Amino acid sequence: MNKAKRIAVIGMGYVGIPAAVLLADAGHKVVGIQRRSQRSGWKIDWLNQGKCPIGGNEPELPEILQRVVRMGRFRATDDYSVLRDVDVVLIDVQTPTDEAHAPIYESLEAASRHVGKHLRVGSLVIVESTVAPGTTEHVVKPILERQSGLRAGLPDGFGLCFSYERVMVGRLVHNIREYPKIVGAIDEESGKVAMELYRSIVRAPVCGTDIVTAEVAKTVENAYRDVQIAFANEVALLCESMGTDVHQVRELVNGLPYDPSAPHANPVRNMHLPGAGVGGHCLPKDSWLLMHGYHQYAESKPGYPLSILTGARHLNDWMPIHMVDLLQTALKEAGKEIRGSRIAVLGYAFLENSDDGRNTPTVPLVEELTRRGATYVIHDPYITEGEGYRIEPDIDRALKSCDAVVVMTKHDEYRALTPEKLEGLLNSKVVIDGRNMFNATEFLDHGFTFKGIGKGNINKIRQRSGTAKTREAISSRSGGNS
Ligand code: SAJ
Repeated sequence: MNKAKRIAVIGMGYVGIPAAVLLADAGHKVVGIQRRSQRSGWKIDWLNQGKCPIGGNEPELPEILQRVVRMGRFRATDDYSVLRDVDVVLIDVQTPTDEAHAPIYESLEAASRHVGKHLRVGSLVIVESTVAPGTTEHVVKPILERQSGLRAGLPDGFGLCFSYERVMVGRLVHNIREYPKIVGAIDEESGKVAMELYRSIVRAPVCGTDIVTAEVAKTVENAYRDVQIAFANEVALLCESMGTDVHQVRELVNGLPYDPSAPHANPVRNMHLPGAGVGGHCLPKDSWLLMHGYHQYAESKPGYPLSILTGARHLNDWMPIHMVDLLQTALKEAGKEIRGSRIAVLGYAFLENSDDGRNTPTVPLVEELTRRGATYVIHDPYITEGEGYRIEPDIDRALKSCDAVVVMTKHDEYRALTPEKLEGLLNSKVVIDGRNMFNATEFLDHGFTFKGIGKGNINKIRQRSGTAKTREAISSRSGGNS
């Protein structure tokens, strides 16, 4: 590695901590800056004791953190004045969106003001937080220039880049090392310095481009996945109406053979999984950030209204409501009203076998249940408290005397829920499967009212299984084979 740099990383979260410790482990001198807020201030002390504030299984991260703290290459602080002694600043603060899907830049602007105050000629600022395209240029740069009295651009002023993260829970270190790193730079020199820095920790290619291209690429990466999921959800709704099973359709569609000898002549299909909704820290907000940048900073607008990305967002956000529609219909079929019913909601985490509840679809689901007069109990094996929602840790207690079960997260633990087990606990035998967790036939054969996302052929399955049962009854009565 070329000369070690003095680096500050602002924001000790899922992005900042792995970036900081990997840079320190590569030989740089790194300080992590974290404001002493109610919610996150405790991380400063944990980090300085070499303890990793990120829960769950993050391979290598705790060990690297301990090592670089012990070697004195990394420390954390809430003191922004350390910025006057660094060569590079990474801004890794959170950039959520509000109810109207507009970005909340309070942390980003505050960090930019602190950085601007201590900027020197030749320093380099790299924004790693996900932003609306145009933000680095129109929000961050003006603050840095105003606070520092310098101009953006090397060598006379400060360097400026946007370089997005591609971290995923459970693979924070892996993704930084093994995924290509895209560096959007305000000028060639800024890009050169940033790419050389990243090459000290990234084993995959490090690619240069301009700032807006990098900002668009980041938000498109997640918008693409969100649209793919919305496509699967729309096909699931079609299948429900057409009386077929979306998972059989998906299997047939994705079975299109891939011909390596003609890869471009024969594009594969990769239909995603339909489900009870889309949660997490990326997909629910990145399409909105992209469209915000378009509306705010686009130099021109096409003669056609862009609607696919926002349409996908609205459909994915409607899936928890569809789950309540399915529930209401199923309860009616079982002779019950949704008003006054008690519902067991299985899963608060937005992703199976994880303790991450950010933007979980379970929240809009239970809000809709309340609107329709039902009460509920939420169970999750990994989460004990959800943003003001009580979570029942014991599955039997959660299910006891409920009128229906709604599966929101495909936690492995729920595979043990057989019809027999549920029969012994529930008041009425109603199951709504939001993650294709269960075998519908099994539940139908046990007299359950069963509905699932995209499962339009339940009645046909019921007839088939009904016929099978009748056949069995006849054959057992006559003693012979029918
Ligand atoms: N989901 C579906 N159907 C699918 C896939 C996901 O309904 O076919 C739902 C999940 O249940 C969940 C939500 O979407 O509620 C998000 O799932 P995710 O697998 O996309 O998980 P995330 O939010 O951790 O996404 C991250 C993103 N990575 C980065 O931002 C760097 C995303 O771009 C990655 O594709 C994804 O991880 C991944 O592939 O693991």
